[in-house]
Amino acid sequence: MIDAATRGYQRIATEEAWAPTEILQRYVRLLDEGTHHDPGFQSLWGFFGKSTTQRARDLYERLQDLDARRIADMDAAGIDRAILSLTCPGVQLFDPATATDLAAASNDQLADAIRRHPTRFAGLAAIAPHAPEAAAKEIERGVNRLGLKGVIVNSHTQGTYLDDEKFYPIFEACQALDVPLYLHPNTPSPQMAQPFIPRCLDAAIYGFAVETGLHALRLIVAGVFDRFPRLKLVLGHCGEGLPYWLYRIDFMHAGIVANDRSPGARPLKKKPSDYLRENVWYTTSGMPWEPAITFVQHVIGQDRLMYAMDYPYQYVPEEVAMCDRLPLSPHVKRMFFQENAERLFKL
Ligand code: 1DF
Ligand code: MN
Repeated sequence: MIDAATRGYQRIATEEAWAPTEILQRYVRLLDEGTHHDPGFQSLWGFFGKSTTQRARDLYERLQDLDARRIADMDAAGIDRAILSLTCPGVQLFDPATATDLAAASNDQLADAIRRHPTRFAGLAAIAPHAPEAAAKEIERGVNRLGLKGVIVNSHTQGTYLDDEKFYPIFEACQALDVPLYLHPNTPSPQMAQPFIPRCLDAAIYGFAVETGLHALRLIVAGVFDRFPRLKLVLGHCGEGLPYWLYRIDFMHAGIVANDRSPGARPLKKKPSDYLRENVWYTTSGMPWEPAITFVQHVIGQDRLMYAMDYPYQYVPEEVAMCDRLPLSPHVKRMFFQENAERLFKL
């Protein structure tokens, strides 16, 4: 492997999943007991938790490793540093008290791993959004005491979205500490899941992007970024489709507001696309595809798109080489792989 100095840039992968054994065992128990009725969860973890396929069993093991195996995989793919986050749906499907405790335990384990491998790992704090005051405290503890670099939320929490004011303590904490909130996908909320499930479109193939793009748009049109103008949001998968929609979202939103079509769509200080350019950062996670990457750089900005692999779900070392071959100047490639992430996450 060529070292980072010779290459001219470090490769920092920004959406890399892990899970404590206890949380995975709880997922399996919920499936076995049949007491959890989120169809997206059943579909996703029914596979990764229960399937006897090689892929499912392999991922289940790799998710739990925060030492030799993960670092060997990073070395084999040429990843210098991984920003780790608790895999989807994290603790968000448990009751608020259990979720709060599990998030803290998970953050402690992650911080221990980062202390063991300080040059290879950094991490985001998991929270229980449905206990917003406790979540805000955990963000503060995660950042100030554990050295974590941001916050991960896996889209909807039991069918609720963060634009509800009851979740504002989470945004207040992120803004006050100046750390980004990574809005990672989840399967579509129970209200939305039904038409996705029978064709297996609910997870990473498409449902993730529908659910998470919707969630980000809800935050924007609800005025969350007018209320928290220095809040930083991160979207994976080249923005979950939103960059492609910028023109139409602005055009239609202006009409909705001008005609007072809904009490839930009030006037904003700026155009929706302004927030997508000024408050949102983007990662590639599983979209190592030149047209999408250069499109996001063009309509959003080269200083806002960061590399992500989405390990272990998309551990495809050849995709790293695809990104190395992107038609970008050495300066922009260094921003893409290294500097944008260093600046946003304060590495
Ligand atoms: C998958 C993809 C699963 C992503 C994930 O978490 C995940 C997958 C359970 O391939 O099923 O985070 N992803 O971000 O694309
Ligand atoms: Mn992911």
